[in-house]
Amino acid sequence: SASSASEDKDLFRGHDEEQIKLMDEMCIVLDWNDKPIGGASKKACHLMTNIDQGLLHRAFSVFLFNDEGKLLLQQRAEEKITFANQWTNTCCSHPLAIPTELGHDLESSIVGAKRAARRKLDQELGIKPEYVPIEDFKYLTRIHYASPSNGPWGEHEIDYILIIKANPVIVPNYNEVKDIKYVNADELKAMFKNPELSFTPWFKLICETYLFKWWDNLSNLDSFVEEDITRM
Ligand code: DMA
Ligand code: MN
Repeated sequence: SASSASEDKDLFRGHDEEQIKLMDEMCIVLDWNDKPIGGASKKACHLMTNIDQGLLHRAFSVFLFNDEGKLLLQQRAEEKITFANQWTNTCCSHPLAIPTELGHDLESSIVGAKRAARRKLDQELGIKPEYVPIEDFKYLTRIHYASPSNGPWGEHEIDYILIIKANPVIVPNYNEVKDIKYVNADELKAMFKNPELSFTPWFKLICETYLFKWWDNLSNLDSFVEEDITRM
């Protein structure tokens, strides 16, 4: 819905200019079965007042493993409007409501999510697309979840989970990420026990239900691919 400049001023008070601009991106609005039914700004999609009325959008989450089998984590920057400073999987964002990322069925929507993933791996982590060929991404499943963040903000998404094995050069964009770290499974479990660290809700959900099974079968993931949407 339309909002006035003075309402925006209140919503974004104290937030980072670059991150405020990104709130104008057009996300893909979905029905409950992941069918696109329109577009809405990233800002509109992440306001709890809209989420409480059912507004749902499409997202992706990348899990990048290097050739030692370690997972690349990022700590979100202080500047992020949602879930600032929290540790999470390699890269997350939204396929946009543009022809190359939209998709009209599951197969083409997966391609759209992979294209969005390559765009954001570059923007957040400086990982150039040549390190992450589109055919190297593996789609695993879709997760439908909602979670409040701070203040008026939150998430309500159908999240396409993508795994890739790669050994990229990384040049972090510090407006997006505060820190990065490659971990093995034991190191990640130790991080979860550290009370000084906090983690994004979607990363915790995926770790509790799927991640360690996938991690044990990185060269053999075909049997883990799911067509259905998992509601969490
Ligand atoms: C949104 O991630 C996607 C998920 C799965 C939560 P994000 O908040 O990092 O998006 P962006 O990087 O576009 O701000
Ligand atoms: Mn989102």
